[in-house]
Amino acid sequence: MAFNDNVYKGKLLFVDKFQEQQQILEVCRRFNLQGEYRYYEQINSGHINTTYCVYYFRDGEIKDYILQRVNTYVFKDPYTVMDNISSVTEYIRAKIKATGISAKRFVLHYSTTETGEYYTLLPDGGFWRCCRYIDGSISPLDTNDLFLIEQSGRAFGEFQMYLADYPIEKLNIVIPHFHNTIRRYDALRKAVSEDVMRRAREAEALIQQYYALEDVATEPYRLQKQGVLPLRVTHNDTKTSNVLFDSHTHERLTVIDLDTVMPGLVAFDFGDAIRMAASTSPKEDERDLSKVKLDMEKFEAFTKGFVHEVKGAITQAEMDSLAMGALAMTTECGVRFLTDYLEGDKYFRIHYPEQNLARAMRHVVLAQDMLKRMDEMKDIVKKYSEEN
Ligand code: GN1
Ligand code: MG
Repeated sequence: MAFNDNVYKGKLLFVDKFQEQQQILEVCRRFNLQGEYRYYEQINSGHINTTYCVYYFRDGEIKDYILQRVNTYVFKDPYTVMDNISSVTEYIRAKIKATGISAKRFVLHYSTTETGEYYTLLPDGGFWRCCRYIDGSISPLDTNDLFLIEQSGRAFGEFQMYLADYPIEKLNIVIPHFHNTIRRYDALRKAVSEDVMRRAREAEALIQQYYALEDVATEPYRLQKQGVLPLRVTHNDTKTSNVLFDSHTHERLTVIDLDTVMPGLVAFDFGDAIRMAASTSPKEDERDLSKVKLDMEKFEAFTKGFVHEVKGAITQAEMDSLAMGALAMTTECGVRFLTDYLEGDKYFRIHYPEQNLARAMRHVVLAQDMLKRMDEMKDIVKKYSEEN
């Protein structure tokens, strides 16, 4: 069916607060949320979906729920997204329960409607879902805290391990060719040649910097095609802000944002996390480029956590590909930001006009630094992979 997402070029059009509130209350009703409704607020961290936190009062406490209107411009078939998410979360829940501990705080719990669905469609075509907020959890937008960074490494490593024996062929490919770095470069070249916004000339130097990284950035993808690196169940959006931590101990609870769980490379999940977690400035669109470098302490913290979880379960070739994955994912994400900038900001939500350009500039500077320091990164991976 065709979705009417009230979107034009990926952005929500309506700003009518009354209409927004009516929709939210209707979604809460359909997911049968119990208690007394108090208020809601919009969460502005993601670039794709529209997210709200809704507060209810029940049994003397405030209960929070996360409501999301899925972006159907990006997720063309949102049913398959929810199918993946529900299967994967149930799988993890069963694994945790089998160890004798309560899974309540360690995996997401999506609500179902009266008819048992994990989604609901509103009359205007909006596709909505609802998830329980995990009590006592925090998810920092960006962080310089080494303990949190190490814990996020453990969370993403652990996630892969929970799903190591998940039947990969049962996963829906929700966005085909998602981490196909070669195609991402082809899309950039197309955007440059079409130049619909007349932005290519002023971005010329940046475009050339990206082209110069193409060979190294596409290496993990090529290794997968050659059969050197195996496909596994991967998360595919491994930023630190997609991890929930205990608000007191700061230990990891679980990873969130499971929209892009699909077959992928371990190096992609590791690398995509490093892109965000291991820069001297954690801001994705840092405009002071002198602040953008690979931060080896942060790199080490994440690597320590991640490798601790996956070593023994992944092959030597996969372990050897992790550092290259950091360069590949940083470059690929930058290529996507640049392509979107050239195409008129249709995909990633922006909060100011040149944000995608700023994101692309920050990513190329980080990727260039990673290239220079590749051996240092490899040594750190080696150190933790050999540690007992
Ligand atoms: C998008 O919306 P968010 O933040 O969950 C994107 C990721 C990018 C990320 C960059 C479906 O994720 O691939 O790495 O922005 N998600 C999709 O921050 O394209
Ligand atoms: Mg995401």
